[in-house]
Amino acid sequence: MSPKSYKIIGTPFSTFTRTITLGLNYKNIPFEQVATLPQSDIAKASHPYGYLPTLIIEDIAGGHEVKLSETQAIVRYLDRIAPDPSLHYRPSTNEEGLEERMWEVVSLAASFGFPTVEVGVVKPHLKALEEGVSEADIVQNNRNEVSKIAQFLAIVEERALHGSMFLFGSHPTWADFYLYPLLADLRALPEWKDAASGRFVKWMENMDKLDAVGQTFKGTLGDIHDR
Ligand SMILES: N[C@@H](CCC(=O)N[C@@H](CS)C(=O)NCC(=O)O)C(=O)O
Repeated sequence: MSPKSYKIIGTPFSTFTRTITLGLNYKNIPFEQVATLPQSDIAKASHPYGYLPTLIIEDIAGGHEVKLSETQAIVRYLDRIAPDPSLHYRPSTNEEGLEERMWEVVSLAASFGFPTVEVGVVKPHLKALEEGVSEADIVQNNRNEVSKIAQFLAIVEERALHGSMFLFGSHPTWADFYLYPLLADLRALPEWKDAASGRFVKWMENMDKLDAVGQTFKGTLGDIHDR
């Protein structure tokens, strides 16, 4: 296979982009990040709906370029070109469907976690702050949406392994990398304390210790938002 170079299209502020940059860093794949916003010209030229992220795969020898969008496709590609270190869950028993639980949590985080956390609480919180609403009022107005996050996290907790360092054992998986960017945003806001149970507080502390987490912090809400 001829050598490739990788470019990720997406601002560090984008949680789906961070899922991929977490994976790239964890797997030690060098890449360049183009920190653009959704619906920018470059995002529109890369993703059919102008969403983030897109991975640009450049064939260094031939100058040929391939654009791959949609995180679940990008994840498959990264797993194929760099299977180790693994971000998969390999259970020690062959209980039916156990291995696929990790992918169930990936899909739940992408399809339900993102709207519940980002659309339900994080974005409205930031918008209201910009409009000059007091933080106390914002938190009060968000109470119902925060309870939906607690419900979502209970659903994740039911599926994850109990008492393990990461969601599915002693090393992170893609499920951790889909969930972490959402909860890292939420942790930057006061709503965090009402949404997250002890399991997730501890899990965040474990995640924080990963090099890949530190390497993808700059430009995220946790970095930028001044409380
Ligand atoms: N299904 C997409 C979802 C990506 C997504 O929703 N990205 C957000 C940024 S984190 C976005 O670009 N939203 C478009 C917008 O805000 O217009 C994927 O898995 O890649």
